[in-house]
Amino acid sequence: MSKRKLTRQQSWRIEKVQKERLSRVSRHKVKVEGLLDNGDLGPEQPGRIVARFGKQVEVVPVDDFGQPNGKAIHCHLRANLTNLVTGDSVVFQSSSDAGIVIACEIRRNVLERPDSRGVIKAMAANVDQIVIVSALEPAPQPELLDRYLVATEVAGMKPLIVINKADLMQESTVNQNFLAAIKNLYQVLGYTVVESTTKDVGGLAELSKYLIGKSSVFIGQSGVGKSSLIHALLPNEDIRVGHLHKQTRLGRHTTSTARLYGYKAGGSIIDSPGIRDFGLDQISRKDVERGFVDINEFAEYCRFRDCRHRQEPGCAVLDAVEKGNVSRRRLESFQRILDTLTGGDA
Ligand SMILES: Nc1nc2c(ncn2[C@@H]2O[C@H](COP(=O)(O)OP(=O)(O)OP(=O)(O)O)[C@@H](O)[C@H]2O)c(=O)[nH]1
Ligand SMILES: [Mg+2]
Ligand SMILES: [Zn+2]
Repeated sequence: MSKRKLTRQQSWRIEKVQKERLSRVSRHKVKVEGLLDNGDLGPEQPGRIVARFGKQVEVVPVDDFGQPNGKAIHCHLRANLTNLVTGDSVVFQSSSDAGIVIACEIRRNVLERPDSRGVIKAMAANVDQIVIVSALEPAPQPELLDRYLVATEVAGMKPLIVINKADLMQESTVNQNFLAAIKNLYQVLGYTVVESTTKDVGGLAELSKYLIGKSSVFIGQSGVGKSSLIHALLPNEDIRVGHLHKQTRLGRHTTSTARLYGYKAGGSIIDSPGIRDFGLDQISRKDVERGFVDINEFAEYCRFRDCRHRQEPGCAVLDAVEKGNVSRRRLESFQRILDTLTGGDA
């Protein structure tokens, strides 16, 4: 511990910040208790967390089938419910202008990601399907797609791969070939891959079928069109979309908070902020292997049980790459992901 002595000025500032924090907490407590004591609160009813803003949340009422139904209500949280995230199923009470969340159901699952300081944070709860969106612009990053697939596997959710901005395909044969190759590779691996576009009528016909009755989260790089897709699917919702940067053709991180929308045909859709990475460093080598079905299939035939598939003799994976049965790029992705694990067991 540093023995550095604090100046009077510093001590005074620390004391002041602590006093302010205490007063904020007690103000919040008074507000929550006030709301609870207040006879104006309606009956307890089920809802789902739409979005989280610091210590408060927005909650949408749900019907008997768990389907979002009605206007979102700004709610405070009971002191023991500080970890709620978008998608949580809750019980709440509300008056005409505010409410309070009084209980949370046990989560079925939770999708996590690191925040800007690298701290792992829950991002969405009770998710059936991760819709991994990529596009021709910003340029697709197949390794990122592989990372998302591993994260999806670890979280126990189903992936759906969406290639958006299909309208740009007509612009060049390079685009067409590139997309056809990606689509073919992942379809052969057993994933469902759909194309979409928000620019042509009927561009969402295929995608929309896969969303019915499920709780889906849209993830992917900034600028691929996650919010545009959701807006096109739900035209009555007020959803902000952003333009790509003129020179870099990258997104501008327009969406800043995960937000849930009810899907009219049944189910719900969560929009999320664009991400570069899914912070797979919290997971194990086994998890990564599970996320690479193609490599896993051959790994059991390697001569050594702990084969790293780098240059070991009798490696069935390297052999499969030579014969064209496993994509070299996928093996490279696999190795790079293992290299970034912090557990040191790669
Ligand atoms: N050509 C074309 N452009 C699209 C399509 N869908 C969205 N865009 C454009 O892509 C840009 C980014 O769209 P957003 O919906 O804000 O992207 P996002 O993935 O939500 O980005 P973040 O919120 O920053 O993560 C906008 O300029 C959209 O008009 C499409 O199908 N085709
Ligand atoms: Mg967005
Ligand atoms: Zn091997």
